[in-house]
Amino acid sequence: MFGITPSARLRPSPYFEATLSEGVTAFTTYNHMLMPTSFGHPEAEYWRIINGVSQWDVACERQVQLKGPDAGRLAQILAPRDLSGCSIGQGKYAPLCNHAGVLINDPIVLKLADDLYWFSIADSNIWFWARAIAEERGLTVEVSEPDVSPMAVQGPKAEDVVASVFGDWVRGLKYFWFRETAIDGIPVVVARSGWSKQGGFEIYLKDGARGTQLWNIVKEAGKSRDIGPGNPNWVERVESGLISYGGDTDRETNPFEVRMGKYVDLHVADDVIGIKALRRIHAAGPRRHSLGIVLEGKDPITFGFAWKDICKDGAKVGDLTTCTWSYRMKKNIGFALISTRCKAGDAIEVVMQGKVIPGTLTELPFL
Ligand code: THG
Repeated sequence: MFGITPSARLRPSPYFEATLSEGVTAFTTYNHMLMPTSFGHPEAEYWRIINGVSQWDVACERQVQLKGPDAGRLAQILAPRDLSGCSIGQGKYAPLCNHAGVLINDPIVLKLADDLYWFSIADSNIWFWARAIAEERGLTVEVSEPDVSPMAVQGPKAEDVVASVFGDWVRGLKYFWFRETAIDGIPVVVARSGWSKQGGFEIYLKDGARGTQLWNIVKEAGKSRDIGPGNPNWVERVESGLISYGGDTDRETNPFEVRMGKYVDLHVADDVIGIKALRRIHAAGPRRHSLGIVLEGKDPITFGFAWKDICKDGAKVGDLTTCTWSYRMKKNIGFALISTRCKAGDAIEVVMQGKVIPGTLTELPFL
């Protein structure tokens, strides 16, 4: 269709060459990087995550490193989730909000040492934010980007593949917990995590010069289990109810609207950014909530770029933030960010591709 012009503003992934060799056919941009979105066989790539094992270049989930005596304080000031119980070697999923309680990112926070944290971020600039907050609060902490690049290995057979590379100890890792190790002299962090509900691991490469080598070690180990290239899968993630920051959120979304209320601890100290607003929003009750939508019709729909209006009795009640054909449900399904007056079971209409399409609201996740 069209090409991409290289530039210093577009940071290459250490796995870029490897994904070219795998036959990548499409990319999206994420955190000023390219993330593969297709290897040309969307349905096969989907079933590989459901039944097998899939290897993803997610280096664009870049790390914001907090280092120094106030690293833990800064982490807690940035995140309205109580991190006091977080152990070294543990990760936690945390919303980040601005002072108005609006969601500005949803990283996995990894605690590597008492004075060392990584925020593995979604698609928005948190270096500017973290550094500015650290300065304004007079904290002794360095905010930087380390040479760290995640690769995900996802699917029911991922554990066997990762265990065959790193050892059986990986089977004992709890969700979001991790360990620092090395393979053939390549320094990595191995974590049980990943943006799918099919299970798996993320290998955080700590030497960007060795991306192809690490990719090929995992690929080789996965050969007997039919490993193949893939990417954070849009179909699987909608079926599983995983939200995408920036895709399913707008400039007003708070965590309670997108099923992230359980990651907000209202008791954290008053100096945590956004907590006062979040307490007010929680007390008043959010205006919108997140539900599933099942559309009528037997043919796959193309969603395109923009959100679509959801109407009920002729009036707009919310937005369809994403929509995809579910291979398992054999229906078009999507996410509604919609008035709390609307409930699962309600009939709604969406205008897409110039047609009015009827549908029904459902609870999430779908599967
Ligand atoms: N891996 C890494 N960094 C990331 C992502 C990732 N940064 C950006 C983005 N993805 C962060 N978003 C999410 C969203 C959901 C989950 C992980 C990262 C997730 N959620 C589980 C769920 O919703 O059921 C479990 C959450 C919990 O209960 O604690 O896994 O993928 N490195």
